[in-house]
Amino acid sequence: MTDLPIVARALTHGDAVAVRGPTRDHTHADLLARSAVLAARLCGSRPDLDGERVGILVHPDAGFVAALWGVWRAGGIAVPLSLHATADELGHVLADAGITRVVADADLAASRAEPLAACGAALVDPRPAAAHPTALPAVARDRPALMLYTSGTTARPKGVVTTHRCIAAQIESLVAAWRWTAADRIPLFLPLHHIHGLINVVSCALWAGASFTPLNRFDPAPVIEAVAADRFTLFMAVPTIYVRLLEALDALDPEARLRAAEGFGRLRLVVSGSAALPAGVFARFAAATGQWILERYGMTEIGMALSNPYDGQRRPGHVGLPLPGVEVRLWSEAHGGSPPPGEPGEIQVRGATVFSGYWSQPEATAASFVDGWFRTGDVAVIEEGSYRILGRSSVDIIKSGGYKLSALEIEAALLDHPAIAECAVVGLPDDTWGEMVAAAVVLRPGATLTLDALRGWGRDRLSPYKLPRRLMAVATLPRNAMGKVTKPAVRALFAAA
Ligand code: MCA
Ligand code: AMP
Repeated sequence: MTDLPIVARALTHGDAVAVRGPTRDHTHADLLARSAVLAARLCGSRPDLDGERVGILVHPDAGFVAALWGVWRAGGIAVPLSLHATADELGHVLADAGITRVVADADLAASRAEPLAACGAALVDPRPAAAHPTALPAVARDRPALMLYTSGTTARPKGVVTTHRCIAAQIESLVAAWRWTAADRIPLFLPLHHIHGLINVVSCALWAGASFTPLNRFDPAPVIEAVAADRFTLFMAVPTIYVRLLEALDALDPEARLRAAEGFGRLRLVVSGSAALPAGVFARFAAATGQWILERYGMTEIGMALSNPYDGQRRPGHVGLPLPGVEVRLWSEAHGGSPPPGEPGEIQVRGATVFSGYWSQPEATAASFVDGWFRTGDVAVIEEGSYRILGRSSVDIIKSGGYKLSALEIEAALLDHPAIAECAVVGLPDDTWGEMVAAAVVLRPGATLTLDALRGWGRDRLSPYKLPRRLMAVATLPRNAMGKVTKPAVRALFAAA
C-alpha cells in the first residue's frame, strides 16, 4: 500500500474524468491503473527504485501523468524534461541528474535519439499494457519525488528537488486559496517541466478531482472558442498569453468578440503569474472581459508564495499576501533585518512548500538560505498590505514569456560563435514577452554577423526562447574599474539605439 498523497486522493475520485482528450477522456482510476503498470515495469525485479532519477519525455496528456505517478509509485525521482531542449541542454540535465532511464513517447525519443544515446539512457515505453499484479513499494512522504531544472545565476540550470510532502503542501495551499473543486475544468497549454503547468494546473486539478484539457501548445483561436463554449471554469497563464489573447480578441468581429468576452467573463477564476502582469494588461483584460485577473507570485524552489485574494480587491501591479501555509518576509541587508514600512527588501520564504535543495549542490543550497529562510533574489515592497515586486537582485536573470533564462548560459553559448570575441546578454523591457533577450557583441577583426544568422546558428545550441531577439555589434563592452561588464550600461546602449 502506498502512502503517496496524490495517489491517495486519486483513489477517492475514481471514475470522474481527469483528462479530457481530443478522442477520449481518462478517469482518475485510469491514471491510477496506468501508473501502477508503469511502476511495476520500472521496478522489474527491484522492490523499490530508491530515488533513481527517471527522465520523463512524454507529451503533456494522460500519458504524462501516468509516467509521473508511475515513477513516484516505484520510489523514483521524476525529472520532467523540456520538449524544446537542444541536444546539449538535454545532455546537461541527463548527465547532471545521473539519469539512466527515460520514460519516452516514441516520437519524442526518435527526435532526440542522439543525446539519449550519448548518455546511455535506456528508454521505457509509457504506453498502457496488460496489468500484472505487483507489490509496489511503500514510499514515505519525506522522500524526494521531483526534480525540475531551473536557470539561475549560474551558467548551467540546477535541479530543484522537492519531496512528496512538499508537493502536497504546494498543492493544498493553492486548492484552498483558489477554491478548487471537483467541478473545475482547466485548459493546459503550459509546459510540464515547470511548476506553473505541472503543479498549479495539472496537480491541483487532479488533487481536487477536477479535470484538465491538454491543448499541446497555446493557440489563441481554439482557446478562445473553447472558453466561449464554456468548456472551462478556470484559466491560468503567463502574462504573454494574456497579451496574445487581447490581440486575438481585438481581431475578432464584434459578435464573436462579444461571445468570447462573455465566455471569459463567466470563468470562475483567471490567474496570471511567472512574470509581472503589466497594470495596462490587467486593465485592458478587465475592460474587454469583465475579469479581474488574479496575479500571484512564485518560484520553482518555493512553489507559490504570494497571491491576490480570491474574494476582495485584486490590485494591479501587486501580488497580494502570503498563501496558506507559506511564511514570507522582506529582508534588507542595509537594515540587517526587516526594512521599515514602505521600503524595499528581498522576499524570503519559509514553510512546508519550500524545496529540499539543489541536486548535488550543497554549497549552492546553503548559500540560498539564511536562518532557514529561502532567499528568492526578488525585491519587493509592502504597500497598503499587499506586496509589490520591484525587480530582481541579479541582472543576469531574464524572464521572457514566463521562462526564466540565465544571461550567463546564453553568453557561454554565444562565445562559441566564431565571429564573437566578447558578448554581454541582457533583458530589455518588451510589451509581449515581458523581457526580450538582447546581445551586445564585440566581433572578431573582419567578422560580420546578422541577427538572423546568429539565431540560425544558435538553434542547435539553445532552446528557441533563449535566442537573442536583438543584436548590437560594439567596439568595446562597457566595463567598470574592475573590468566587469556593467549590464545597466549595456541596456542603456540598446535603449539609445
Ligand atoms: C516561444 N518563443 C519565445 C518564447 N516562447 N521567445 C521568447 N520567449 C518565450 N517565452 C519563440 C518561439 O520559439 C518562436 O521563435 C517565436 O517565439 C514565436 O513562437 P510562438 O509559437 O508564437 O510562441 P509559443 O510557442 O506560443 O510560446 C509562447 C508561450 C510560451 C506560450 C508564452 O513561451 C510558454 O509556454 N511560456 C510559459 C513558460 C512557463 O510555463 N513558465 C513558467 C515557469 P521562432 O519563430 O524563432 O522559432 S515556472 C515559474 O515561472 C514560477 C514557478 C511561477 O511563478 O510560475
Ligand atoms: P522560476 O524560476 O521559473 O520558477 O521563476 C521564478 C521567478 O519568476 C521569480 O523569482 C520571479 O522573479 C518571477 N515571478 C513569478 N511570478 C511573478 C510575478 N507575479 N511578478 C513578477 N515576477 C514573478
